[in-house]
Amino acid sequence: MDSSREMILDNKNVCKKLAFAFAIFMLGIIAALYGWHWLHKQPRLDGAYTPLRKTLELNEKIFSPLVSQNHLTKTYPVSVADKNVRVNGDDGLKSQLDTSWKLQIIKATGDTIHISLDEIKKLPKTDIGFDFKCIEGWSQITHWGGVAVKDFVEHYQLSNEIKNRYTGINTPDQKYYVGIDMPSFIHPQTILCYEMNGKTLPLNQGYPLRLIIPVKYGIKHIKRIGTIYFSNQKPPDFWAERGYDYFAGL
Ligand SMILES: Nc1nc2c(c(=O)[nH]1)N[C@H]1C(S)=C(S)[C@@H](COP(=O)(O)O)O[C@H]1N2
Ligand SMILES: [Mo]
Repeated sequence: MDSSREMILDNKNVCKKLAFAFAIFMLGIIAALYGWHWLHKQPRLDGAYTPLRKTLELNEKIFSPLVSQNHLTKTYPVSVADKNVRVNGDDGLKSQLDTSWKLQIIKATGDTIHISLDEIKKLPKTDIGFDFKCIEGWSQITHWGGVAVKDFVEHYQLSNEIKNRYTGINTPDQKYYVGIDMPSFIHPQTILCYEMNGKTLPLNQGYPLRLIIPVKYGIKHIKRIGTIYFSNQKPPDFWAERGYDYFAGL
């Protein structure tokens, strides 16, 4: 075979390949247009075309069990809890604690409620022993007591507030702050904690009130809570601003 014939054959092959590629490309466009047309003829479900909503719901089904109400963190009896509880982090604890401290809740209406520690202690009590994990790499089985967030929410009728996607929590001086996705905040094991090992919470561990949220790393267990608020936007988060994962889930 001489070289010019070889070239003609080569060209023929290239043409065939191009025609084939073009046909596939056109079929793709037709399929996309047809799909688009089909999608827009579908009824809407909760404001989205049904197939899209179904996809969202499927995503939720797949991912929400990770923080679902039934997915509980492993618990441990008081007897195995460490008596010497490690102290870590004092941001937001450096200023003097105001003796007239009250928990401040900012409602969806903008109204603020102030709740004393005594009032909080009158609510049903929940205890939990679990493996507390710090992102720095240590963990410790510790035991805590307080009011479960779900009981607190019910008592103070915060059902409208928890329709938001996030909760934001700040220390009274606003120097430490966390943002928490709502499913994790209202998880049955999350507590507004005022006791450690059956005793009043020490000052350096968050007296009068801290968050214990076993589905998260230590960074989210904010000590000395001042204000709790609710938002559909991600609230600012101390460690997320310093490069750590915002979700910080376990
Ligand atoms: N106000 C405040 N809360 C905080 C911190 C902090 O620096 N300030 N550190 C967090 C981190 S990183 C951890 S691991 C836990 C430690 O809680 P502990 O001191 O009771 O062990 O608190 C969390 N809550
Ligand atoms: Mo931590």
